[in-house]
Amino acid sequence: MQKPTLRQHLTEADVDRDLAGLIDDIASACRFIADHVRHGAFQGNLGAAGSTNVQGETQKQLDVISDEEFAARCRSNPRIAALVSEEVDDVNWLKTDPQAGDFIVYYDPLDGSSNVDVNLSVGTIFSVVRLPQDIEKADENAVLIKGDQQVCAGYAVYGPSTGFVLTTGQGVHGFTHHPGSGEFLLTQPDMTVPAETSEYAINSSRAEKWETPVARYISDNVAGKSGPRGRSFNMRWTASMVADVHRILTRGGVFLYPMDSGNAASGGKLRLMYEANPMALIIEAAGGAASTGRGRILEVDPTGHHQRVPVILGSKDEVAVIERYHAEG
Ligand code: AHM
Ligand code: MG
Repeated sequence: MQKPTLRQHLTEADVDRDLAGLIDDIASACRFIADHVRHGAFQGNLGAAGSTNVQGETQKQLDVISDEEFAARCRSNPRIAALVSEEVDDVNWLKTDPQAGDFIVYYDPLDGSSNVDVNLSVGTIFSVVRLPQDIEKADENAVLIKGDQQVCAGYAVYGPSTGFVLTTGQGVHGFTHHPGSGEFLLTQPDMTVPAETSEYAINSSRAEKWETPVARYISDNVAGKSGPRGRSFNMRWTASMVADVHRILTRGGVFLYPMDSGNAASGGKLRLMYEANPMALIIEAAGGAASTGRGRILEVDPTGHHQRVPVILGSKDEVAVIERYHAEG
């Protein structure tokens, strides 16, 4: 039987029409970004753009192209009040007189872009909230809305196939781009994260900078059967959050990008509004957990639209173990 398309799925799931239209625009942006990524080598678009973004990171040409593509696909949507991109310093207000209920879309157009040159998976992450009733002014503070207010979050992963994973709060559903029809087809309905795992993901080259709880957790895992955890662990790190999260949604695991002495001054490495919050919503909707180590990511009060936070997410019981290490200090 033919698998449902993304549009059919949104209709069947009774997703609000404006939100369904917005998801459709975002999916269309991801199709175009996938195409840019695939043709990067032919179009001379691999490599650095010669610029830095607001976070002081060197931009890849494809970071810039993906950001422009995403904004171009969303710009004509009459319900989007503002776009907040990893690659753009200021909030991009599309409406001068936004109304309560209009959407704010936060996005990382090409996450893990350092992997593009070496032909590994990269992705696009997005998060959607609605402007609240009490919006006073369309300024930077108006977009500082807590993660638990997200109405939708998702990501596209550009790997061996292009995947599109989505939650509107009720379950997590995975689609695969079908090159013949150009449609995203529902291939992984109701994705869930198993509660237990023996697989973790962390950039261990930062070990000398870790805080005690993280250092203890990893060394206890590495000790294997004879150590305090009493079992062997496997480790995977792709340096593309989308790919690591996609693996966790597929077979379980836990992902850590903790605060350490190298990133503490910025609050962590990953960005709250367009990396941590959307992935936290997805992982929780799939039955997993998402924490800073000291509390739920979705309850962090945002103080800036490019704010960074520690991120620990994945299998629920394992996240609880890591929180326990943090509580013990
Ligand atoms: P980016 O948005 O600039 O690509 O940075 C985020 C990426 C994540 O995808 C990934 O988990 C992490 O940075 C990798 O960091 P590191 O290079 O320290 O391993
Ligand atoms: Mg990113």
